[in-house]
Amino acid sequence: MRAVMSRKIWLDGSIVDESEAKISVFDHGILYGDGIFEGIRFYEGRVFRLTEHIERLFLSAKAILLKLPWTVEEVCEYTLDTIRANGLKDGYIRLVITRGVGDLGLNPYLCEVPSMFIIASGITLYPDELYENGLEVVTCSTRRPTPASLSPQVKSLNYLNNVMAKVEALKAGAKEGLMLNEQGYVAECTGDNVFIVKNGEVITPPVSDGSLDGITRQVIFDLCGELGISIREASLTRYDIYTADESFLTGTAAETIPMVMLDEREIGNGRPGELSLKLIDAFRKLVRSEGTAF
Ligand code: PXG
Repeated sequence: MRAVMSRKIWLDGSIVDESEAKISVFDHGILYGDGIFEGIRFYEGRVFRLTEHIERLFLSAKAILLKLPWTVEEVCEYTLDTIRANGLKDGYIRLVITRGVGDLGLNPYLCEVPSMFIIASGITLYPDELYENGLEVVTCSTRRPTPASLSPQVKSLNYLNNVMAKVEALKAGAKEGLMLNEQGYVAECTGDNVFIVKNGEVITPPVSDGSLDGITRQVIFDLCGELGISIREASLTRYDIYTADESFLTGTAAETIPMVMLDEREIGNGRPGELSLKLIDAFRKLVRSEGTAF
């Protein structure tokens, strides 16, 4: 999507115009996908769960032996600086940290200094109509990678697996794709966690089934606690989703969105469910009432 106004990008300590924000072709983030990222939202002048996101970024860095020259607090400040430089009140932040410039060859120790850039922009994942009427989803043949290769907790710059799953979904005429793990249990969608509602109880797969430990996923646990709604983790098959009363997806970009159809089976009565709508409403209120002001 083309920006109406030129965006200001935080890049390695300076805020520059997007036309100046360039990184080397020898950066291992480009050459090998060797790097990590985060996606964060801000609403009405406040960043939602900023510290949690930056802490998760640092955990991803630790897991891939990427030593960061900044503290969590500094990265939070740089994030706020980037938003202010763009004069935005609502939007989306993308932080990317690459292994940095090195020579050809996988060896990450050839890269001396990591690079970081921060983008603050808008994001629209799904049209408004889908938040009211719900999403139709298809199961992808592309599986979520097993933790025996790379942990699904690392938000790495290797998202090709998810991108290919998304392509499968789009080609099938759906806006989102469900991804299973190697054993055939539900992991998550291409960029969202999955929940079902059955007999008044909210259920989501444990992250050990291959999903990212989503920050929005955690918010649903918090909200269920506050609203007195029962919630638990359990491994799910597609059958459990087909026969659920309701279903919804969560993610920073997607927020909370009802899923009303999977593989041409209507979920419940094919309309967004009552509990899902209650949680979506509570989520919308929460994101506008807490967060780090900038
Ligand atoms: N699963 C995966 C694989 C993700 O990448 C989520 C679930 C939801 O997690 P949060 O913490 O956001 O509730 C994600 C989130 C982007 C982008 O363009 C980022 C994600 C997904 C899709 C797009 O920045 N990450």
